[in-house]
Amino acid sequence: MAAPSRICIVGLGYIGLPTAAALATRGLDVVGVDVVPGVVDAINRGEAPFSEPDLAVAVSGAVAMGRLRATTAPEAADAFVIAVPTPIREDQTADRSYIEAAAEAIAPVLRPGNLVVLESTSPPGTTLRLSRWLAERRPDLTFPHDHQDAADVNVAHCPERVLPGRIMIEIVMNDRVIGGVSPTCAERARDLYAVVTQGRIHLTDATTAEMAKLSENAYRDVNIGYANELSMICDHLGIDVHEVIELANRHPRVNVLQPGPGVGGHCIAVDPWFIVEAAPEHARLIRTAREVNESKPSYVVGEVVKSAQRYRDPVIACLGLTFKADVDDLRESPALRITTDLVRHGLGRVVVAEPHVDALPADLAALGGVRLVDTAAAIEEADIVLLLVDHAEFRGVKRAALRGKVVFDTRGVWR
Ligand code: SAJ
Repeated sequence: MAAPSRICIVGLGYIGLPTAAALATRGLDVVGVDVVPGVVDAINRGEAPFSEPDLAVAVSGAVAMGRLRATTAPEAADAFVIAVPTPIREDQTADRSYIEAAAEAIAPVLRPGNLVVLESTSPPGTTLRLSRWLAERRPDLTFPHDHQDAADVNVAHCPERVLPGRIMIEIVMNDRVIGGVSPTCAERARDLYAVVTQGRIHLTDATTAEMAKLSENAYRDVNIGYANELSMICDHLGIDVHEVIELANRHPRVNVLQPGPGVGGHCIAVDPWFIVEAAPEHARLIRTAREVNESKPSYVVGEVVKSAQRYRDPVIACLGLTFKADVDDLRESPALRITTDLVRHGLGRVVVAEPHVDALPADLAALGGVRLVDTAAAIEEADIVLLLVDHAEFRGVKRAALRGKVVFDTRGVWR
């Protein structure tokens, strides 16, 4: 069967839009679907609705070439790519409702010969469920969970693996893992991804691909949890954890990651829970790493509060709100959580420097007693400087500006 040329991408967020732009700039006809009309309008004007290096130019080029347009309802295509969120609920179980809603939306326009690819990071078994959800809505068509290679529609999982801040590079350069509900499903998805991928494409079954993706993020979470645990142990011993890790990493087979104020973002702080949910009795290390990383923000708050109690009306400068360096993304950000908790403690005044946002998030601003200022002003006013995010701008701070202040450098950038 020929490689698909008309693609419908459901979900135009951090993964869907870069994927849409990458496929469109390579000559495929792409229609992107999102439920948020503002996102759809921005893309149709040739604008990227969020910031990511090289994305804006790719979107404006693809729209100007007439290869990419956005809409609010799926349209008939050769292949569908689902790139919607898979958040966790309060009880740490996966919320698959966005995927089910995407299945519901594309089902009416499916035709024999179509390929459906799930890119969203998903708990084991989700791609098979997707095939079943589609089958329930289209009893006139056959699907691979019960017709394997003979099915009318092919269904596969190709988990996204790109790092925010490097998405447009990694979407091309990274290896891809593709898991088919049947072998033919995997092969057809490979033909689609070969259009953009310069890395190798590895074919497997759908559940193995789901678990491979979750294992990547859980591996990173466990490694960061190890670094965060070491940081608390080293504080207790009165030694510098960053020096300890630097020295340990001189061993040829050791590569400890960096401690920080906690783990944020919508991936590493979420995905390991999908493994815990799938095998709660066996996922002991993975669960503990999550717990260690989730405890780190309150540990940081506790250390700052202890120090602030020595002052009358101290000014605390929180440097950074985003979940990691040089992005504007605040999702699951430990820096935002710590800043919010410090404001709630009401131990003095809090000033925030965050070069990647124009205004404080509404929930934080509503607490009162907190202002957004520039980096130099924040440091100058402060009695206590709390570095939360290793943005390039903060790395460049002159050490003399910190003299006489209590400094908490959670990322070890000013050592
Ligand atoms: N962090 C540390 N110490 C470190 C590295 C990271 O504290 O040494 C923190 C960051 O500050 C941040 C969090 O971890 O709060 C996550 O950041 P990250 O850069 O490790 O990862 P993400 O969430 O931006 O992207 C990850 C990537 N996965 C892996 O590297 C295995 C990316 O490739 C995935 O595509 C992405 O998750 C995803 O969407 O699943």
